[in-house]
Amino acid sequence: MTDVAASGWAGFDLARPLVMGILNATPDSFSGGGATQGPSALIETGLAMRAAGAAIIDVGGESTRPGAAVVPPDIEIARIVPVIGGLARDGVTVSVDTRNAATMRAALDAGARIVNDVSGLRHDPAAAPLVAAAACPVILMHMRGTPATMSAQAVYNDVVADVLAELAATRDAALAAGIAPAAIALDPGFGFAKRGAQNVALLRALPSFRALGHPVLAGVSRKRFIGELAGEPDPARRDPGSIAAALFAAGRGAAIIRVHDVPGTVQALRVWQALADA
Ligand code: PMM
Repeated sequence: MTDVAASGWAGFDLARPLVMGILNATPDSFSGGGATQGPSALIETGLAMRAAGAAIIDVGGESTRPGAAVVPPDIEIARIVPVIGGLARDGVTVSVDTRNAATMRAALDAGARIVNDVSGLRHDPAAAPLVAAAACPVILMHMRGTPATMSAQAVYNDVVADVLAELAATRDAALAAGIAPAAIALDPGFGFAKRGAQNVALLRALPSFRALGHPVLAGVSRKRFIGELAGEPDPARRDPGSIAAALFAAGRGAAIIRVHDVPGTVQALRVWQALADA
């Protein structure tokens, strides 16, 4: 099995968990964000995240919250390309959060280095061949259905075994399309066709995901199950609970933590790491 810590991913050595900062260029992300910000304000926000210690900035132009409106690729591209271009010109490592091959192409051309697809390259048949040809790092997330239909599909025999098997099949399809094993990171997809306790079970099972042989990304920031555990209905007030979950994920082997609150998470991880190193 690949030693992901030793072999690294996307040019990072993964000896310490990486923080990925979320930059949503959407008017309707569930957790707030880019609604009123134009490209230059979004670029400033992304640069501030990098300065605070984010290794990767994840730029998305389509909200994937349950029931969110589908965004055509041309609108998605218009939202994100100026932001990605501005960040890339400043040397920021950018991932593009999209399910659409045309958007992946435009984002990579604008300087994005990583593709992050919540559908695991299953939504758009042109996506896997494009990523294989680009030979770029890719994050394959588990979900069922689409953001519009996923809530009804959170029915599992054994959530950990089922998600592991489905994500392994998604990974195998990516390999069959010619994507290199070392390019792939995996994500259980917290909140995507999962209800409260199912997310907790998956978080506890992160070592089993790591055992698939790829770096694991955990995206728990401000999600509904954090709100349920914390008793906090307002997503914008869930950063303390999100940080607790981020540290737990790091302790269970997550290599990349996707967050809204970059400064808070980076500080918490630094202290956690210093204590763990002792
Ligand atoms: N969650 C959201 C969007 N993109 N990508 C990955 N890889 N993992 C996630 O958990 C994930 C994602 C939805 O959250 P947001 O609206 O706050 O971005």
